[in-house]
Amino acid sequence: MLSETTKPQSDAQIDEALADAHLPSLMMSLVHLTGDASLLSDDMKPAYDFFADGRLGGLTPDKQDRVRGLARAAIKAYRAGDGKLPPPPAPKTVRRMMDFIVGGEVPERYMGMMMEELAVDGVDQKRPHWESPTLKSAAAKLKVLIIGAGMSGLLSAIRLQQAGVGFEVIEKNADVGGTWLENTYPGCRVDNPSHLYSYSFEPNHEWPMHFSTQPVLRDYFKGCADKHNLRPHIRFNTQVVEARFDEAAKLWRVKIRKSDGTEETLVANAVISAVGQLNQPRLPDIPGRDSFAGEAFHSARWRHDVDLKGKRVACIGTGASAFQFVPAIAPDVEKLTVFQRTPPWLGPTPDYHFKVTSGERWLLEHVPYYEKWYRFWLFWMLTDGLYEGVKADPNYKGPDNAVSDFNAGMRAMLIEAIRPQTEGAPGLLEKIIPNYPIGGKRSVRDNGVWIAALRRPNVELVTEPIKEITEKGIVTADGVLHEVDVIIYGTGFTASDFLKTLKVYGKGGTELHEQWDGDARAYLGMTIPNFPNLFVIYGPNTNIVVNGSIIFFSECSVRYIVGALQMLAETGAKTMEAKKDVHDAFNVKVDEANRWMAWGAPQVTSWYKNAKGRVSQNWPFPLVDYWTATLKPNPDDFVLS
Ligand code: N01
Repeated sequence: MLSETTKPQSDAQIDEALADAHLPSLMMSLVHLTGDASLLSDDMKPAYDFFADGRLGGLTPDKQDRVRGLARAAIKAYRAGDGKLPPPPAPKTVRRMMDFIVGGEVPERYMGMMMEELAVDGVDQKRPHWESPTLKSAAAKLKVLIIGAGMSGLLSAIRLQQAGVGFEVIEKNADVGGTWLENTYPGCRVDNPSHLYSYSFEPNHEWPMHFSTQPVLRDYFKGCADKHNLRPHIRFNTQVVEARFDEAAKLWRVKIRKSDGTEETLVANAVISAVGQLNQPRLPDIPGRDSFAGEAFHSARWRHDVDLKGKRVACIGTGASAFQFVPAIAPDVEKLTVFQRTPPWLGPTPDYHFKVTSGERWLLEHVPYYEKWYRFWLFWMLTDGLYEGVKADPNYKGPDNAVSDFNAGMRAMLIEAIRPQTEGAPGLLEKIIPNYPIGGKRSVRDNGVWIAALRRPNVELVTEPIKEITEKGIVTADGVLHEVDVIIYGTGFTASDFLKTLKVYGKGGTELHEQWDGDARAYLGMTIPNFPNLFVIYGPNTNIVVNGSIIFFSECSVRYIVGALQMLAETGAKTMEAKKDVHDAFNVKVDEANRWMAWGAPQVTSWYKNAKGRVSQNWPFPLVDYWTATLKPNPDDFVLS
């Protein structure tokens, strides 16, 4: 039966929705609606151009009309037929549909990951099923402590709840949401498309924008916490200060501190750290920083009580955060001086601030399988498409602002795409084009607002290095004092100090940070020798620069962690500890691969490299390799006891 909300609309309303359709996804829906795959012909196959509107799939206007016409008829017939669909396409046809929608060929080794992501049968394959009596009874005895109620912590809680495993979440803030709760700076929004940046099992057809703003994302995560009834399992306003492994009891003893200062020790079989990488603000070591007489704050601790209207404001840094708040505050301030040490690469994204039209929402909600294929398409386009372009070629002989001929070609193309925005502003292009290779740092989404902000008469872009901060403002190396009333630090986070806010003692009393000695490493980013039953999400070498969404990474990690607990339950072992040789061999491979990525190139400096110069943040392999490696833990990789 069609539901109330799918009541037939007028032809005109359907036409209006189809005008906004993502045509490649619509063609996939057509196959589901009609059972006819003859549309998947070579002459109708989408072709994508990096700079063109992907919604049209490169189809000529008459082909676009054809698709819309077929869809109009099929949708009407479907609705007239009371919502009945023909039998689902055979697996072979689904395979063809995948190749068709991506306008190429999905390689065989991606098939498992992509089939799971598409979930055409509606099955959430990452959901744990602890149904045997052995597992049920083991689950009832287990207790897992999760640190953090952000995206990864909530996800861990949902999966453990589905497995029937006991858990408790400790959260320092007063609410859930993590980074999406804490970052409230003006203009804050996600840089991955929202229809992809969401849990695979919690799609949202109601995203108001293609790239959601912070309050919308915060509310999405709050909604997920409520829907899964997680709040009773979360202790808010509580900080984990220490986790200590009790070798005799094979348990973790975790000291927590509540907001009133009282402490308590909790006991758990396993600890999951979901504290994130990007939430401890990094204030730069600029001489005289504390002498500034005006207000100063970090972007992630935005001072909404400081009125910027009519003030002279300095922004230090031009990373992803500044890129968002500079255009948002520029119209309000008297003068904005932006201090740039290194410019970011700008990736053309015309729809970055676009609303999702009511037509698009209608299609997502009502046209069978449209939403699934749209997400699939977004996923594929962000998967490993750019990966080869940021791989270094050892035989490359060109300038060190690129790492391969292909990378140099991308550079030239991108400069030409940016150039028109700087016409009539002498010297601006030279200032904002990075001298490091594309992929050296995460690029930012460009829809023109950044350069437009820099070109405002009340905005100045300063590229002269900062020498010091004084009572009155910022002095650059050329001796100029830039007098300001407020300094905003868009200077990023202490990302390579993993688990910085707590002490973790493993076997023999080894402290985690002492073992790491400033160079955090883990096996698959999650497990560490000497620290049995400690699991880290978004741990060392699991950040991504050009491929995928971090939610996807967390979903893979959490499946692996729940699989690890299942392995303990099935073997009867109480603990599992990564074998040192397995951990070390994995890290050798990671380091070797990172060396040959743009972000690992010797001429690139960034927060991806720790103080020892090692890339401790990034996953250097294709996305599919993480998916494959985390399907299930291999008992041979661990000491079980
Ligand atoms: O921080 P950053 P961010 N003097 O480290 C500069 C995520 N994120 O908060 O490159 C002068 O990127 C520094 O210069 P340099 C995302 O993963 C996502 O912007 O070191 N400048 C750089 O320009 C992102 O990658 C979104 O030379 C100094 C800036 O400060 C990560 O968070 C939005 C300096 C720091 O940039 C971090 O982004 C926001 C000094 N002494 C953030 N020290 C989304 O859209 C540092 N800088 C999802």
